[in-house]
Amino acid sequence: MIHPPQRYIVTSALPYANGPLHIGHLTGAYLPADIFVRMLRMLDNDVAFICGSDEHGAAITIRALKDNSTPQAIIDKYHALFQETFLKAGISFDIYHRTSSPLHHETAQEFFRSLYAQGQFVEEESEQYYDQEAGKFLADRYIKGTCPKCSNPDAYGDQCERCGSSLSPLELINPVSTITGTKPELRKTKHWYLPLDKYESWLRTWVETGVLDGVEHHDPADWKTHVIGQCKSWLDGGLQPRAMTRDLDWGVDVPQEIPGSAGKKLYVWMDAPIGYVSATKQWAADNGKDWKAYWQDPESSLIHFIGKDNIVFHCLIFPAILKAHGQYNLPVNVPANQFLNLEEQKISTSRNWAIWVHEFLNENPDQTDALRYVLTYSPISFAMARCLSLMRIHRS
Ligand code: B3M
Ligand code: ZN
Repeated sequence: MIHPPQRYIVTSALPYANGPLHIGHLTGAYLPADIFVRMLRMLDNDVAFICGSDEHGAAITIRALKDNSTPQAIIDKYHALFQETFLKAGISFDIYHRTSSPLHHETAQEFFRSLYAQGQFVEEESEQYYDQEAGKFLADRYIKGTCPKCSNPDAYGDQCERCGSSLSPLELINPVSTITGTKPELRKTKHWYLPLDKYESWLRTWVETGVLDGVEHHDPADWKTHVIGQCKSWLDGGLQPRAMTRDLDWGVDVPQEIPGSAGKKLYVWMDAPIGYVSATKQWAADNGKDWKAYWQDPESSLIHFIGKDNIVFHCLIFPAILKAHGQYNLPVNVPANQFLNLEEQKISTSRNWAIWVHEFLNENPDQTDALRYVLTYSPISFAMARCLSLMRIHRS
């Protein structure tokens, strides 16, 4: 049975503007979304297909430091490269936006303001590492030390790449700042936390049964089992309040009128998904559309295509932000993909084990369809099947 046309907002993960795209990115978050969207359009649905560059966070500033460049130069370079690459790969976004735009900064601040005004945040002081020589607090990635689990001397403040443990900077033995090489000191700092622990029960019901506020929202049978599985394992582990702000000098400012906002930026995982909203606003303004209908009309369907490392952000944290705001729809599906291997090895940017999409398309300008076919046919035939099953989305 073919469904009557509906309104859809389909997003693909906003790539960090800190390095080129490889075929794993294309296969995971962009091609399946593009195929799905082209099908929706053929069936006369009203679709907004949204993407853009993710231009904040430590991913960008670390790249700038490594390249002896500036964050602005880095994002400009990769934003331009991404636009060109997606065009050559035939990805039919309705808009490819960027989170450094003033419209995005305003939109993200409006979200923060709304949550703050509704009393959704919990303010808390904690101790964090501060680099005296550099005169700043250190993001987790800027701290290195010995892993408490496997004794790797080069573990980062968020993760040990040898044993895979996720860490907090306070767990590292002999921490040093990667900016100055000095030993950081602990200082008190205040942040605004989203109390995910308080949302745990509705999040669990929503993920496991598809019921939201007592109403059937989506059919969990349409969700991939590994997506639901990952959500459950986070929920079973117990959700913790998560800071929505950081002490950084690159990102969206916490609105100035909020007491204690000086020097504080939005956490990149609060700011980036709101990038989907700001991009929709820009597209709507350019095309005489009403952006709110896509995000807020309960008859519209929101679908996020992502890689599997972004599941928690799209299935738990962003939905919590959207619901705390109050006026937004939650996604009806988050088709996350597993990673693509290259000759049976994990694709790795740092080991330069990758096929870069722009290089392939520059060297083989008439092979776009061949590339799309190969990347779709076998690894993603599973995702394709899911795309088709998304068409069965029912609302009560
Ligand atoms: N930039 C992570 C990534 O590129 C992140 C996605 C944001 S989606 C809102 O893997
Ligand atoms: Zn380790």
